[in-house]
Amino acid sequence: MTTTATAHTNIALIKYWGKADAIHNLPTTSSLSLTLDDFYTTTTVSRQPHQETDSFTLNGEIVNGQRVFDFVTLLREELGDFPTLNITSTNHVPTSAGLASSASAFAALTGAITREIGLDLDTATLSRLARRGSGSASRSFFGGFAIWHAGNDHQTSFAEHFPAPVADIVMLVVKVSEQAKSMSSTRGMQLAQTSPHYQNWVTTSAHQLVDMQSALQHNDIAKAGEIAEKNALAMHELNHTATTPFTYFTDETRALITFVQQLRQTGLLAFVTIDAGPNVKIITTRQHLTALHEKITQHFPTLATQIAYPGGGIQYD
Ligand code: 2P0
Repeated sequence: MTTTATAHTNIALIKYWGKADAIHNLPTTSSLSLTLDDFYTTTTVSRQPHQETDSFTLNGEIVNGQRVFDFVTLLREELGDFPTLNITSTNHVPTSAGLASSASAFAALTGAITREIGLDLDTATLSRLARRGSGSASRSFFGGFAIWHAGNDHQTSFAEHFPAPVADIVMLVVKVSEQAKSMSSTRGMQLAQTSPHYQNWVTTSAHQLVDMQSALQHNDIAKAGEIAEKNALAMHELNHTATTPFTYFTDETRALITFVQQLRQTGLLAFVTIDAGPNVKIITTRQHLTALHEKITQHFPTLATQIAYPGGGIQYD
């Protein structure tokens, strides 16, 4: 009567930044991500038929996880009623990394609950369900690269593994701030969609996705990095040009972007990607990692760094 699932977080190389349908969490664009090894959530679920309400314990503390409870309610609607659950979740994200965990959290939760209630669902079905909890969670069931097809309804919007070599690609995570993000992703996306550049971003993203797939299949990390950086900076430009402009960047974020772009002039393979917060993830290769790491720590001695290698798919104990 207990199931444990572990899912890893993912970083998008082609971003999800806007909803076509907020109720069903359908995105305006398809997205493509890399799953990371050192950053994951482990969730244990047990059925408690005699208990009145579901409970949620996060990192050892009982918390009122309204977003989790709402998601469990949604699963009961989608899958049919099931007994009351105790849910215990631990985020294994190095404290120095400052990475968000909703992707790994909702993927692990979806895997653990569905197994615990006796279902053995394929990953596409798990991906569709997890998408309802948090969009990026749809991509966290797969090792290496994952592609989330935007689709146009619940059935057609899901992620799957994207086969491409993962032996060379590495991310160097540079932590700029520990502060909770000023603007939730959900709200940030809503505002971004008011930018006059939004439609153009959607169109450009579709071309970038095709080019990204080709670059990754050819193990061309320099090309993949170049596309990922353009895609990420354009996503943030939407925020900067929303009708109510906002930014996730700090001065250090901007300084890191400029520094990485300068490092490229010296022959290093390094490209930035940035999500809904100030931290910078630098896309590089194992070959360039040591030199890049040295330059970053020399130039930004107060900032913590973490090396992130490609990770695996969801696992059950
Ligand atoms: C991504 N992000 O593709 C993008 C890039 C952040 C920046 O997906 O509203 O927590 O729960 O579906 O998945 C973060 O947003 O948003 C995210 P909801 P989610 O990774």
